[in-house]
Amino acid sequence: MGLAGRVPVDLNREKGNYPLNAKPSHFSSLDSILHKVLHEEPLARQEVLHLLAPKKQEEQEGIYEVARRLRDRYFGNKVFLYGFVYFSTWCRNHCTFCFYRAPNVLCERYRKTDEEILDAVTRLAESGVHLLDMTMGEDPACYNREDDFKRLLNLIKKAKKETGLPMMVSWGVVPDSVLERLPAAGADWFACYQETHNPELFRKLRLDQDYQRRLDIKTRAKKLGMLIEEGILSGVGESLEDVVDSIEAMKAMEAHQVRVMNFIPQKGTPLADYPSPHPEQESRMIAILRLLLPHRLIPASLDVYGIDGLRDKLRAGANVVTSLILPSSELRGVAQSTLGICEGLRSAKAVTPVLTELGLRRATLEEYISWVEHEKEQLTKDSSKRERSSQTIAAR
Ligand code: SAM
Ligand code: MD0
Ligand code: SF4
Repeated sequence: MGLAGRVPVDLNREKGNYPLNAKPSHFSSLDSILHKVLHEEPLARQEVLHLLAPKKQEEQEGIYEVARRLRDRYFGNKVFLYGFVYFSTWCRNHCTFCFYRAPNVLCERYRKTDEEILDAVTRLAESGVHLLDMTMGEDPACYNREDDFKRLLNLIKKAKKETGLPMMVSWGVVPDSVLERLPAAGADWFACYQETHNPELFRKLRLDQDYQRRLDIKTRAKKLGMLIEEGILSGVGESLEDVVDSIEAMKAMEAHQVRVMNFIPQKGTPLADYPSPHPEQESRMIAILRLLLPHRLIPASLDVYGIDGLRDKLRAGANVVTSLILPSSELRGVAQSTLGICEGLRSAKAVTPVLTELGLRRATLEEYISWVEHEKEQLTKDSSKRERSSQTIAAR
């Protein structure tokens, strides 16, 4: 039996790949929905489903156009760039979609030293990125020994001091004691993707993980003053209804950054032979996110189709380019562990001409920091408002 056969996964092949071409035309109602979207009026569930339904290419182009107008409304032509530092590929988990799941013997694993990590962040900072995304698998070295988390907290502090850049932490569902110490260590963002907001599908993707705990940690991170990123996988057996639920969940949790990534099959995993959706499905999903959450950051990840896929995602309304990795760093991506890294195609330099071609530009660091600081101030205001209203209720 091949490795892929060891874990029974029964995802719905029909559901995760949405047909892209429409049969009947729904032009008039699409127009009225887009009109509402442009005026930022709330949509009914049926209207969101309509947006997600198959479209003729010309209708789809209309959606992209509206997505770009909304991006322009909130962000002008500014695009933010995120450096990606996947510093440990060891993981205790068994996510069925992930190359780095614990039992996969086909992936190369490494755990970088502090020196190697600091070297990588310094060079990424020099290359012009606006944020450092410090990511690891749920490395047993840390998850079994709190002292190793201490080392990482110190590392974030040092990396921030050396580069002056905002920091994102993607370490999985960390213990509460670690979460509480992240803001003081310098973490501005906490990223933790649910992948789906259908608990039954979640169970098939993130085997033996607690759905509610993964969801709740983001609310706690926000209460501690961090910005949060939520994300979904596209093409893993979800229905269109599931997608609407995910968008509603992202809205309800008020995630500051919302992402969608197409599923890329990984060798040695249970989903190795599960089909990957059409690349345009990802761009279509990005556009829907922009339509429904116009003021949020929406990534175009180089980790899915590399530099070749960037143009379409930016045309669909993305305003952050993520997964920039420098060639000499010996660091890896997640969904595409090596694509374009050696060739220098995951660098700020490679991305810039694509931005220029689309009339976009790399934001300045000051512009990014001011966005982050503004959102953090909002968080503080919201929490003191909440406190005041709970005091009022208690006093009644
Ligand atoms: N280990 C931490 C965790 O899982 O939260 C941090 C890693 S996290 C940044 C890895 C993310 O990459 C997953 O949450 C998933 O959204 C995405 N990913 C992993 N494997 C993928 C694949 N085969 N195709 C597309 N996206 C994938
Ligand atoms: C990316 N490879 O941005 C990274 C990763 C983790 N916070 C992000 C999925 O695509
Ligand atoms: Fe581990 Fe994260 Fe991959 Fe899941 S997605 S196996 S938690 S690295």
